[in-house]
Amino acid sequence: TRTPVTVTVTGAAGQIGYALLFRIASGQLLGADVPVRLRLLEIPQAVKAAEGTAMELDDCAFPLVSGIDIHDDAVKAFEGANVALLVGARPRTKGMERGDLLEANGGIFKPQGEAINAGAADDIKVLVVGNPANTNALIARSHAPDVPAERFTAMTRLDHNRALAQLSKKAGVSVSEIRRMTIWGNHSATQYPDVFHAEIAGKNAAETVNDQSWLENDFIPTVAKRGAAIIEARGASSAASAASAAIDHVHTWVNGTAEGDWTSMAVVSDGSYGVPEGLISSFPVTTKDGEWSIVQGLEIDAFSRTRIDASVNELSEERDAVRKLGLI
Ligand code: NAX
Repeated sequence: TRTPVTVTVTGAAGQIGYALLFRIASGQLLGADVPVRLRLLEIPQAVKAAEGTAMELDDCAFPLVSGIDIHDDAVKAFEGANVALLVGARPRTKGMERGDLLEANGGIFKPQGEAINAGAADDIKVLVVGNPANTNALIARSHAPDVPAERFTAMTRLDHNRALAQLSKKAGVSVSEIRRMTIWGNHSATQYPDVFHAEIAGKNAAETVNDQSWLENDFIPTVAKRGAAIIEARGASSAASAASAAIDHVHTWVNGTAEGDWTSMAVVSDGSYGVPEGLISSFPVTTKDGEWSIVQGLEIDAFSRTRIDASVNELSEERDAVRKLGLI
């Protein structure tokens, strides 16, 4: 029998946590033959709710679950963690300035970065879901100097999946026929979903659709503002789809991208495509043997360049702001 993989989930009592934990426990994160040990991190006020979720996890009698621990202490929660899903974050509330938001999240992601540095397993892989995800990942990473920078990633897979869904509807094809979708930049309204390198049934997607007005006035804003549209329709923010994307992100990272395809992940920039080194920005990436690499050599036309630069500039501003606040 295999040794269990320790998976730490923060914000475990939240709505994404509720959608995520059952899928991890059923084997969808790491595989149907991989036992998991769950560590749930919550703030003290939400520990009781997390215990309720853990009771339900017990009641599923998942054969792969080898234990569930609940913590309100980050150091204990990340001890021995192989995979960390940082979902809990401080949401923006009415009247909150960006500086306040970044500062409040610094108070969460700095100690969590330190705790990961102190006690996580050598092969730790971190996915930040909690917003502002890219910059929260940057904060956590800068407080984990002993962990290789490439182990800190942020989630743009939900945006990627949203883009696949929109393109599949427009082209009247199944999502399984679409490859090489890319989300560039920040997980925010400035993100750039790029179909110029995507393929539908092996043919260039932009040429197949051949509708620049749809691309600019429908596709890009629909993908970028989908979160708000879900809130409007559902009365609550995306939860099951966000959890599903988190599962996809880690599953792809661990198990690899399919031959000829790639995915989108926000990862530390090495300067590729003019993205300043050190920013955690979304790129087209392939994965193999548990490691990602940025797809190289794509041609970026003027339209795409402007869009990528706008989103990357926002990331630079966020980095400058957290630097000024002493958070990195
Ligand atoms: P909820 O408010 O339902 O849950 C968040 C949970 O985090 C709460 O239970 C809270 O007690 C907990 N928490 C707060 N501070 C914590 C800390 N220091 N340690 C541990 N737990 C802590 O939010 P939910 O809908 O689950 O969303 C979670 C985060 O995901 C939000 O920041 C949200 O903005 C972000 N999202 C990111 C997405 C992405 O694509 N990257 C998409 C979905 C989602 O909007």
